[in-house]
Amino acid sequence: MLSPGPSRGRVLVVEDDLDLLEVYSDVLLEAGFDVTTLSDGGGALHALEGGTFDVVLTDVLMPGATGVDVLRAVRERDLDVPVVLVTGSPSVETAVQALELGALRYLLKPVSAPDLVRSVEEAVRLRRLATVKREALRFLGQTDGLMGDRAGLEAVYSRALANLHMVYQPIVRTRDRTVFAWEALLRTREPAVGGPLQFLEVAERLGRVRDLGRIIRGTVSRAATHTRGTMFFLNLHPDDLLDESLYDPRSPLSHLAPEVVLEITERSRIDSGPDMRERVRRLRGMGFRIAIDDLGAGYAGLTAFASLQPDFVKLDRGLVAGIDRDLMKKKLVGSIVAVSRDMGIATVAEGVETTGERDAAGELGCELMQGFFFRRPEELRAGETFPPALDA
Ligand code: G
Ligand code: MN
Repeated sequence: MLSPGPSRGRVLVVEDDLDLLEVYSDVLLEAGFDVTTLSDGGGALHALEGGTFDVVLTDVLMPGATGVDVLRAVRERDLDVPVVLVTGSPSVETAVQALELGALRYLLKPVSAPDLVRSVEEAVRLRRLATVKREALRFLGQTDGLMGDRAGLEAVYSRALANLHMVYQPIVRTRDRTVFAWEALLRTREPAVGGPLQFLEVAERLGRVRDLGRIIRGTVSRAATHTRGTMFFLNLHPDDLLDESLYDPRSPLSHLAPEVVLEITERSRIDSGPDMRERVRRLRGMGFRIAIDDLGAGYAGLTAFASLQPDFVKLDRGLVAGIDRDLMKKKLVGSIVAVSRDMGIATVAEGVETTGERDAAGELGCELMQGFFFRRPEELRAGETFPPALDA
């Protein structure tokens, strides 16, 4: 059912404190939202069966079912409905769970009326955006306008491949800001492909992810025949892990294994089942080291990080951005760093852009950092081999 009339969005509010429930409800009604209120988590699970909502705002600690249960129930039904969690007693575990399950916001009580309205407005906007995007994609038959059919897609992809190149960004030691390693990042000069994620998406649609992975590994290996002991980090697509050529001891990359850290992203669902663990173990046996990339951005959750036993964990930019001004992010990152350290895993703060973010991540114990603040990813200069010169 589509929303009738001028409502600014349908909000389900779940809160067991009845006075608070009334306050939230009044504030949101006043701001023009349709509000459904419920005072227990169990009832909320029920309501989700029947109604459709644009946003769910829920308390965390309630009898019947917790806010995290509500969040989980929402995600089982609809990937797009934003969920805002509100709590009086923040715990790191709940925040981690909330993040893993894709909660939009985690608000601390007392929540001021303007904050409440702002968070719900933001959630409704995101909801609309997600819906419009989904509908547009359906309308276009799941493809972008610029590459309507498979032939068009093939053409774009082969131009992207012909114009593929790698850029390198340093990962620095927090302690003295010397370069610890470089991450090799995919780029293409083909203008129809927006960036590396879109490049991979085109490859996915064409079933060419493994080919692309081989090309990337070949390109990097050729540039890095003389690493002079400098390490580099290289991103793997989850599909690359299923490509036998990755495990070939005669491949150019395998020869460099002791200098290579393979990044496995948390952004897409990593199947951390026994097969994946076995594959990662084989890679380690070949001398590669392993990093979990984009930690905090994915749905895969922190279980992957326990079961894959990486050497490095890279905190997603989403966790690092504005960390100096965000108590919850500080708590999260602090606890991730502590758990990692217990397991002998070094933490890399990604996407550091400001002195504030650098200092906060450093104080929380991240041993390594990467981001525009230190240096943007750059191409090797003509004739230059890896590692890039530092004076540029
Ligand atoms: O998923 P992964 O972490 O591998 O992606 C890294 C991407 O992030 C690269 O494309 C790189 O250009 C980009 N990047 C690197 N440093 C920064 C930064 O400080 N800020 C932002 N916004 N992006 C960054
Ligand atoms: Mn990466």
